[in-house]
Amino acid sequence: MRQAIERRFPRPSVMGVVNVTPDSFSDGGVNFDPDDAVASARRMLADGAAIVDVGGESTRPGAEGVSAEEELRRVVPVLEQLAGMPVSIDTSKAEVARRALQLGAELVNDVTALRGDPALAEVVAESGAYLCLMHMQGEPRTMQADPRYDDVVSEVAAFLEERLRAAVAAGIAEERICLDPGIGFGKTVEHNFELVRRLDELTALGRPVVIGFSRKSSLGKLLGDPQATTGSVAASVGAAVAAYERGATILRVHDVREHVEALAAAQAVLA
Ligand code: 9MG
Repeated sequence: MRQAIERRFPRPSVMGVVNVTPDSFSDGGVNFDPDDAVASARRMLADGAAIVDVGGESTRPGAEGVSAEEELRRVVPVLEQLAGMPVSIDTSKAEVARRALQLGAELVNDVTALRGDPALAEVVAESGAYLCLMHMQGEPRTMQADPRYDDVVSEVAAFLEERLRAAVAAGIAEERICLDPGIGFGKTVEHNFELVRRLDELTALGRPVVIGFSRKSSLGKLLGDPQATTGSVAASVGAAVAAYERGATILRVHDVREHVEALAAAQAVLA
């Protein structure tokens, strides 16, 4: 039986991003080759990541989905070489999650919050894995076209609470679940910053909160480039530290060493 997720990932914990995809804006497909992905993951863990999140399907704005076969073809060689290391699988597909959990993944990071594949909840429940439920308005292909909310924070909170109840009703222990507002997933720049500014309304749901602001375009737009598709490392670190100060538990990032060092300093100051 796994310990509660807040014990396994004390605040702050860093999750390193390993995109085994050819088309990621944020890391330019640098880990599409399995050996490169494994080397990146090992470096992230050596640099202090608590876990690495391995994904074979791009969820960047405009991305098309890939088949389960293609996703497995991308991630399985990486997961095989990472056996025994702390790994999360970034997938919405039951078939991919099942194989990843067999290969040792301990967390399923589902950007659809169990809405993408009706079979995924049972796979997670039976395995006893940790689960991240993320908010997204729309789907990656179209989500940034015209995102609208009356009140982004209360709508995201209501969504996450409903998905948490659905996951628990499907047999997944609440103590193994964390929540994520989905920075950049059907949100404007202002929506994204508002979600972190009012993070206390999400931590009030009683589950650890994950924030993934790393290298996202809102950071580049904030700094004056309206056409930005990525954000800088420095802006990413600033957003992560602010999110931690507002109550985030897990920071999902590309530049692990920089975030680990900044969060250690922030933790010492805030202690
Ligand atoms: C896969 N992926 C891309 N961005 C993400 C984010 O912000 N959170 C989570 N949980 N997954 C993400």
